[in-house]
Amino acid sequence: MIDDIRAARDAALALVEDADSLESVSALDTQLLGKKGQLAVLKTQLGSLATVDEKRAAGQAVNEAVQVVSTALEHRLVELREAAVSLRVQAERLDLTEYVGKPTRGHAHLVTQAWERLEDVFIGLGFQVAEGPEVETDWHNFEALNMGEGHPARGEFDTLFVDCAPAGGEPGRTVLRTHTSPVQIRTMLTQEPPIYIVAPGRVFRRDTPDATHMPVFHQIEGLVIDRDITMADLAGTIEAFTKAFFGAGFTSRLRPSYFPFTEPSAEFDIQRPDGSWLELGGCGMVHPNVLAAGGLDPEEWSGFAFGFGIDRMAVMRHQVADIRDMYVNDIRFIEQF
Ligand code: FA5
Repeated sequence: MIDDIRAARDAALALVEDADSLESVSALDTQLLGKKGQLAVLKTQLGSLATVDEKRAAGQAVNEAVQVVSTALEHRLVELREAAVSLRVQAERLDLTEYVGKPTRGHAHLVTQAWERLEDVFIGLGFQVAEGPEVETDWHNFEALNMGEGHPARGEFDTLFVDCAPAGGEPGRTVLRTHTSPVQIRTMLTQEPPIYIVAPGRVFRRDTPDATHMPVFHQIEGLVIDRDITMADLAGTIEAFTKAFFGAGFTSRLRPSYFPFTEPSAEFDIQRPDGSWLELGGCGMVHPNVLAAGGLDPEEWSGFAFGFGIDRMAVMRHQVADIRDMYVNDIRFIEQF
């Protein structure tokens, strides 16, 4: 009997050893340790043994054999699971040394390129770079810019509201900034004039994406505060910028317009060498109410401000037909620039 038990155990262990899939291990579990398994059958024959000692020894041997087979099954299961995982890892491995094509260099995104060039050009004209928070108070984004509660111009900015308050902001009156103009206020409040700054940054509006609009886009703001600043200084700065950024063949013009935070206000356009005009952004002389909100005496200080869309400039410069193309991260598009 003991020999039969050992033989059954060894046969079972050999089968476990040979099992090569999780399914076969689970089938073996039933086959070897189930009621119809050989060890179970041998167990039922214990009663036929002659002596108590024989029964005890054989019973012990059967139990041990069951234990050994069951442990072997468990080990095999673990082994196979680990093998499956390492096979998958192997299959999903990226061998970066295998790349045989010519390696290509990455480059900054079109908007980043435009942003950095704009900073360079304005630094060259004597400006400093300033920044402000993207989550703004209603006061900085609207009120201090001469757009108090109920001002009709607020309707032009489809504003996204935020459910929390940054330092100094009231809950429920906190917005994702709709333009970079609040940086004008923050700069006036923290910096003594004369001020010559540009503030590039990300802005947000509830605009539906189309060929010329994104809900998240970029603007660059300019602010100059000094004594005796006039509209001529504004026009001269815009012209110097146009030539420095676009090239000597370009020129600019101002067209009367309206912004609550500047008076008088203008749109500025650039003329391309082919004679066509392109609208670039808004500008004007800083409104006395805005100077006052920035803590400056309008009798003593005057200034101009301008703001335009960086994304729109990038698409113009590279003749991209649809502004959305810049944000789908299609490598075939990005690689062209
Ligand atoms: C403003 O935001 C003013 N703060 C600009 C300004 C600053 C005027 C200082 C006077 C003095 P406006 O809403 O027109 O103005 O936006 C300025 C520029 O942002 C537009 O000319 C355009 O180039 C860009 N722009 C506006 N909306 C979008 C949009 N949804 N997607 C991409 N670019 C946009």
